[in-house]
Amino acid sequence: MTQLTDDLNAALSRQRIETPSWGYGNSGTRFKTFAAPGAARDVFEKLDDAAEVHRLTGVAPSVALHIPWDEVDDYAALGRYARERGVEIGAINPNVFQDDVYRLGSVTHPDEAVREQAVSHLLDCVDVMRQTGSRDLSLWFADGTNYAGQDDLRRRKHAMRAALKRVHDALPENARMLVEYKLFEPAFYATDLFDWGAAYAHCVAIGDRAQVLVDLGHHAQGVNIEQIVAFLLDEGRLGGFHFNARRYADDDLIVGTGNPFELFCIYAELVAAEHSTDQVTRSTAQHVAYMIDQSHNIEPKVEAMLQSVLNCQEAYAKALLIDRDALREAQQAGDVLAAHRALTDAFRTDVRSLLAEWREVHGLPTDPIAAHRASAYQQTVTRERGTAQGGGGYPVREKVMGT
Ligand code: PSV
Ligand code: MN
Ligand code: MN
Repeated sequence: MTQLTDDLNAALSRQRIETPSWGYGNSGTRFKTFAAPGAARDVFEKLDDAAEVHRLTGVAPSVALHIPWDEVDDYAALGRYARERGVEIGAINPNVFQDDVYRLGSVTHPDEAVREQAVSHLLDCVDVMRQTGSRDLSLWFADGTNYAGQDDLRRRKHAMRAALKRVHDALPENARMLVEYKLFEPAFYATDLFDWGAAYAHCVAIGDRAQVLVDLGHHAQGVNIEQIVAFLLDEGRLGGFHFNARRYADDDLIVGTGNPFELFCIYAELVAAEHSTDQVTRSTAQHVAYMIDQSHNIEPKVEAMLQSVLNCQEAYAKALLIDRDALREAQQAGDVLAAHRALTDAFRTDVRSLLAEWREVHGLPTDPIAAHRASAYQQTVTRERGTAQGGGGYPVREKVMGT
């Protein structure tokens, strides 16, 4: 059985995973949004749910907001509401994809007036950062085209660059912007920020406080995401993650369900970088924003989020167990399979009792899912909130589900 050493205890206690406000409300596919009993109806209830996830796990102390889904008049009061429940406001996610005016794009739209409207919303979100004390502006754009010839791809690139630069230069001191890329969807021919290379090139061009955000659901099948992670860490441009799992497209499923080895390999790169002798790599790894980006269509929201957080914790714990000396020796000796085994030995280790011990030491329930199921939380919120229909003020997320 793996012992909880002081080093393991310290590392596990440092782990942080941010949960997304939008994972607690009703959401659906393009076909249907099922109303979930007790699903959060507004940002306050989303914070309540996030606080419950943190109370049970101890490693999810912040919540990402999506504006305007989570818009309020008084962000200072919202911050106080969060803190009273033991959580903080995390990344601010602007929304320049749901209004009719953005049919042909937002910051890359052909019409300058629309581009201005989009940038102005991004700058409003920078203001929300000031009011909430948030350090990360998390940017995802649906911008792109559906048909060859529909628009000028280089013009759109220039427009993206100009918008990102304006927002970057308006960021509060000590804040940064995280630039998310996505292969396709909702655009089906060309997406303006289509891969890590495009996001990286923009970040390098616009300034030090722009870094790339890697969402696990935003790549082509078979892409080696951990290699992208290693590359960006080494370049000092990995800013954050949107963890989730997928099988087909951007499925936004519970983290680590379909892709546990991939998740482990990603954490393996991050742990290695945290101990790098290169100062840039080390500091980049230490400041990565670990966030979940999930939308639950059929799952109970709080339990699904708990499962994601715990799966991240397991992957991280396994990555901490890698025998780095044995790995290095095997790599240097060119011993292909010994090196592979040094990694997979850690992956195959059952860390559940190690984590139960860590929780016990920290006064947390040793089995957070069982504790949640045994608690009255779900019944209470179901009674108090009822079963609100999806849509309306809630995100109804589009997904590719086959036709
Ligand atoms: C859409 O693909 C998306 O899932 C992106 O990953 C964003 O991060 C998220 O929605 C929230 O806007
Ligand atoms: Mn995302
Ligand atoms: Mn996505």
